Amino acid sequence: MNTHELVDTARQMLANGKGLLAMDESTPTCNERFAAVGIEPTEAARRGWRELIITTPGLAESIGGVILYDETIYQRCTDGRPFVQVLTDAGIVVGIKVDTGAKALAGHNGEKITEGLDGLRERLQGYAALGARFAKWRAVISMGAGLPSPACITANAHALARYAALCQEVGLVPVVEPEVLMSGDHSLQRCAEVSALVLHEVFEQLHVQDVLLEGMVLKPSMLLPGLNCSHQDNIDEVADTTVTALLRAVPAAVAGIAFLSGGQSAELATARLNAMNRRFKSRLPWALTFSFARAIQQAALDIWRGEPGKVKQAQRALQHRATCNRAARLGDYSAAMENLAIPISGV
Ligand code: 5MM
Repeated sequence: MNTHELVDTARQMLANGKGLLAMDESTPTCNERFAAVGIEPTEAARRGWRELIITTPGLAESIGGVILYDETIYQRCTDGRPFVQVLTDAGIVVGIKVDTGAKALAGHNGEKITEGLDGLRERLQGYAALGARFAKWRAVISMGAGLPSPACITANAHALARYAALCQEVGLVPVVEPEVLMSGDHSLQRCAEVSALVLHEVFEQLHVQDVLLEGMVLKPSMLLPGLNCSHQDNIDEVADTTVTALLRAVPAAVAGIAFLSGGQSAELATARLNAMNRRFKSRLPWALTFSFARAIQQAALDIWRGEPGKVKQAQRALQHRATCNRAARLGDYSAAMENLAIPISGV
């Protein structure tokens, strides 16, 4: 393991107030998002959408790393340049999702275990040879009556740690993503209890597997009341609960924390991240930033809908969300930013 290289890569991914852009939707998930806005589920449409994203002018001002999917890492722009080259030339670190999906956990109805460890070393070596410098693995934790079970938490934390150790052996920075789902009617307090259990188990397993904390990034969900909870806590309460839990459970040595958005509205995800950075600025031992997919992409996808004439307008929307999130990562975002037209050079 080259520890210097891992630490440098992790720093570069999150440097200068930047965050990560997740565009690693598997083909079924990408097709699902396309279907919702009337786009054909073809390889050509997925390639076109991903080209639109990575060629957005000014993307590298807010985005330090992009997470690709297996299909995407081999794709090229219309002018023939490989996606990996376009990103690398822009100074954006290339990442790749390497889990093979969350499957039913045997004997535990309603719970999932993320698979993909078999043959992972060789797959990681292949992605590194293609130019990837970090990887991502998502574990899914559901809340509900009697959920999550200790079995689900332990199995997923163990898999995350084994994945992370393999990444570091190959020289890739692992992004460790234990997602506690928003679905359900649980309170913010209950989410805090469950998130604490999950985070403590994840870091216990990472310790057991000798994972270098300075060479990894945590990608957690924000701590939120369930979507169906009758009481929806305000932005500052969410920010305080989330950061307090992270300060208690995440070692200071970790390079950074980059949240998933999990289905929150784009503006709310930005406002909550901003509140965390604004309220805890001087007390955070790690970079606290974003690794959003939907909360960066959705507005642009709603505009594009597969129409070539809408590419520039969609890129403007994407750049706007990326800019707002960079401001939130610095604690400088305000709702007034949503009304600012963001000019794109050459548009
Ligand atoms: C939770 O999902 C991750 C973050 O996305 P959001 O910000 O939209 O919540 C995301 O990176 C996710 O892992 C990918 O979209 C891949 O998901 P699938 O379901 O295709 O594996």
